Parts: sequence; C-alpha cells; structure tokens
Amino acid sequence: MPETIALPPIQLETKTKRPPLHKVMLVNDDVSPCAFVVLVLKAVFRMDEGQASRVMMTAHQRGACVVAVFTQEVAEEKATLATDMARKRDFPLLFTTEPED
Ligand code: NFA
Repeated sequence: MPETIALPPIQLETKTKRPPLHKVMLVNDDVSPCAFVVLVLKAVFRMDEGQASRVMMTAHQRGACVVAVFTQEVAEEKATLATDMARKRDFPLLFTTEPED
C-alpha cells in the first residue's frame, strides 16, 4: 500500500491584487441649494435621504466630505456625472477624486 505523503502548503505568487481605491469628494460652495446636492447624491451615489443629507451637511460645515470610495475609473465617472448634473442647472457644485491613503 503506497504511503500518502503530506506536502507543506506552497504559497504561489498568484495573489490577486485589489485595485487602489479613489475617494469621491463633495466640495462645498455658497450657491448650490442643499436640496439639489441631496438629489444628486441620491441619484449618482444611490444614497437614501438620510445618508445624502448627512454627507451634504458635513461638506457644508467642514468644506468638503468623502462621499464614497471606488476604483479610479468608477470614481472619476461618478464625479464627472454628478458635476455635470450641476452644470446643466448652472450650479457650481463640484465633485473631485483623489487616491485613498
Ligand atoms: N453650502 C450650500 C448652501 O448653503 C449647500 C452645499 C452643501 C453646497 C454641500 C455644496 C456642497 N446652499
């Protein structure tokens, strides 16, 4: 009867790397109406009224707020989409992206 020999586990160099994440930031301004900011957060970032209101108020009080983190491509798409919604209404509302620390 051949013996079964247990081999030590080998860690192959095939670990899946997670892509670096980028933050979408909401920047405060003095013009964009609070209700419009909440509407954009709900539409683009799929937030409910409570989440959107808290993010809007945080940016209003502190100057900016992290909205969410995504891959760079998705973060840039969503920031552009949200900013474009505001431009169509002539509001200066701005969403930016930056690499997560
Ligand atoms: N500061 C804006 C106002 O008082 C509201 C606002 C919040 C704008 C967050 C942009 C970002 N109407």
